[in-house]
Amino acid sequence: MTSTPALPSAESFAAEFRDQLLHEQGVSLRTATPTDLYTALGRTVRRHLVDGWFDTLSTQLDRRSKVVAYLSAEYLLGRQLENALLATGLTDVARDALASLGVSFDDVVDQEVEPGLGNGGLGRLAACFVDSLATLDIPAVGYGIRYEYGIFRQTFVDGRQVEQADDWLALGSPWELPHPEMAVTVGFGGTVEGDHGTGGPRRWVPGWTVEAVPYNYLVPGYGTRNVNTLRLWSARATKAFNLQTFNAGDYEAAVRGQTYAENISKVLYPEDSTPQGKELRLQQQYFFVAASLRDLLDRTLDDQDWDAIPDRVAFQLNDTHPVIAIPELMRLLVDDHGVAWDRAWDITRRTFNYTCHTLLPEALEIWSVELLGRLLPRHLEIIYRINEEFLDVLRGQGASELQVRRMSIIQESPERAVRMAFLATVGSSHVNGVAELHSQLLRDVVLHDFSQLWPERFTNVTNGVTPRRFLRLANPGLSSLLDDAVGTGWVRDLDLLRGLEPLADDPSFRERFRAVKAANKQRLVELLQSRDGITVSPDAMFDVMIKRLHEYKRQMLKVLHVVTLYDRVLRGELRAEDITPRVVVFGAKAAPGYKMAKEIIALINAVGTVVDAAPELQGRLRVAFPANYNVTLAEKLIPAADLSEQISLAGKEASGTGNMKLALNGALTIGTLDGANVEIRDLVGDDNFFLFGLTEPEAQAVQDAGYDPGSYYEADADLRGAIELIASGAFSGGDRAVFEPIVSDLLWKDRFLVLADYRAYVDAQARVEAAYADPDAWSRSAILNVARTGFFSSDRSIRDYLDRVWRADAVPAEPRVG
Ligand code: NBG
Repeated sequence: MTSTPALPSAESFAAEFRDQLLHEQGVSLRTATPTDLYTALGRTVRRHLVDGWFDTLSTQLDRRSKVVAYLSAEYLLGRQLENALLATGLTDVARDALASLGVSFDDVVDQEVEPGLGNGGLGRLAACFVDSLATLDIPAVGYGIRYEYGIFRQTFVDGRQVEQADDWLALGSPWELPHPEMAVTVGFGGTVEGDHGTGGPRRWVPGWTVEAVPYNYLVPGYGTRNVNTLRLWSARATKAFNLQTFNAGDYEAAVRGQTYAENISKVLYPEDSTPQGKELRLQQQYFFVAASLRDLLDRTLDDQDWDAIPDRVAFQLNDTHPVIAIPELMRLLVDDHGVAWDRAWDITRRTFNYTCHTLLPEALEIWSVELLGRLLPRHLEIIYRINEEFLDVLRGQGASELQVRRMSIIQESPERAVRMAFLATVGSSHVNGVAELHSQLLRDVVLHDFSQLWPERFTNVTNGVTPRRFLRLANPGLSSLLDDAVGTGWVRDLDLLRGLEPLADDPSFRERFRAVKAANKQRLVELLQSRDGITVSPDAMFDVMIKRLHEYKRQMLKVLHVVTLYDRVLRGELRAEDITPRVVVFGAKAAPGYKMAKEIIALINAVGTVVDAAPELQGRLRVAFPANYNVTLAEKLIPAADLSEQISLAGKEASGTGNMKLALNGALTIGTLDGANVEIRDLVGDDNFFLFGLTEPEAQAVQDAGYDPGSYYEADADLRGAIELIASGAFSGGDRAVFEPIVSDLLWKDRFLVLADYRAYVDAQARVEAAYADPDAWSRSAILNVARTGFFSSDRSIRDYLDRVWRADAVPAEPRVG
């Protein structure tokens, strides 16, 4: 940790701010729009990061430090301004400075449109990781794509999801530093020339090219001078447009090529957990990977000492999206630099590492040979050769033909295609899953053959979340309570939260803790009112399920619980007064093409409308589904939650990170033994966690025995009642057809065992109610959740990667002399 420079006074900061507004943006304070003010504040803060950034870069260059290059197609960053203020220590200064100019700081902060350059957990994890890498002084670059349109904006029309383009750059972004002069050319298509089959160099003559323009984003560490780089690439046409065609009057044709090229970084694929097999997506992947490899090698290997690459760079492949980097590095070494094949392969394999983020077989990316060969003909050749050599080794070890086919990087049917997860595994020195259970299932199931062959390659790194954004910034009330209780060091060393444990038994501390939660709930109540026109009471239990909408995550199970409560009250089996007042909060986007997920959204909204209108349930049960769940909203929902819903079918959620954020903010989890829930429960203790449901082996056994959801339906009156009510049209104005697809899916298919886990879930909810009735015991458990989840800091995840995978050292920036 190095000392940070003295802070400016509010007066001098106000002068910098005015100077920025006037002389850089050309706007006076009198006429400035809210966006002008936001831009000016962002730029003013950014100036305070730049010196640290240069010092970081020059220290690393001088030392020839090993660099971690994180390759990720997604970074779900969230808003930047407050995080930059936190890192620079300028929050209070800026607040005072703006006040002295008669400007409301909070209004300015609220202008920021978050860069939604990711879908969900995978992209948010990448954002937490770049934050931790900077905080730990690790030389690192995050590489990705500067999508012009991020994840769609979700609206509801008649309760159904409607997507709108996320035009996040419409009013500019004060955070990016574009460098068109540093553009890199990336090729596609064309032909390959030279000797074939020798493993020697060949010449790829691309059919067309596009320019990759880097945009730098500064990534400040917390409590350090170090500032790292996030470099996002934007596509620009090589030739702007055809002037002859333009002059001849065919304006559309004149810009056609330009439009085609620039489409590459136009929009983020809004898919989560399923690969979208589109040509443009493969173009995006190769585009950012090729530019990043060139950039990093040019920067760190000025001496062209190829054998030193593994000691100078560690490439981390965030899922399979960047895996085309493996054949790309081979191509650069063999074709462009004349390195012999075997030597190039050894260098490549020692440089790459692969993180898998899924367990769903359908989510493992494959690219048809036809498409890959057309778009990247030389890469396909290289992949074939890698595969041939790999299969020879297998055969040499006496593998059966069946096993050879199972493990081949090339799948033969239903069509010839490249299995990217296999290519990643063959071409990497480490392969990791993202929670203990997930890594175990990768070894035992998904990549079983490979883990038998190379057991030493497989490891686990459990995910983590940054305490800066998700505790310090999101929960100021709890933060100051923690500062008082354990000192301020927890922001960089989250294990210090352990010091809170004894206070769980201190009634006055519990009182203060409850007051913080109550204030956070009040803050959320006001936000839901102003943002969404949703009215809820702050006195209820806040039961929160926030994550992408996916059948395996089982929002459906939560809906069935709500419908069951309603149905039992209607039938007179349950007195409304006996229900613990509860607000059930959902936040979820569905992939635009995922029909069943969108039906479930419609059902949640329909159930919400009916339940909210039911006079019997006033003040007892409420469903709140604010549209457009994103990082900004998450930062408000998480600190207000009492109950965290982590109810995926065991063996399907790789890790989860929302589960960590909620526990760390003092919500109790109701959950299955899935993903990182397992580790959360181990740490917080069984008494402070509501466990229910089938385990992974049990779920497997149920499936293997020929799962019959109908039998669960027949056997359980409550379940029958809930499903009947949905089927009857009670939530669709009497129209039975509306939710018929959901009902018949549940009764006949139910791929994710919702009905099998229903009874255990409803019973666990009854335990939740009983526990919530004792505020002291509940607060004690909540405090213990906070105290015992310091393990889930992304700083710890990064340290694990450093120990187990990257072997890079911290390099604190040295302030330059003069
Ligand atoms: C997601 C998993 C989550 C996990 C995040 C981050 C994908 C493909 N995977 O369980 O579903 O927490 O990755 O590792 O988005």
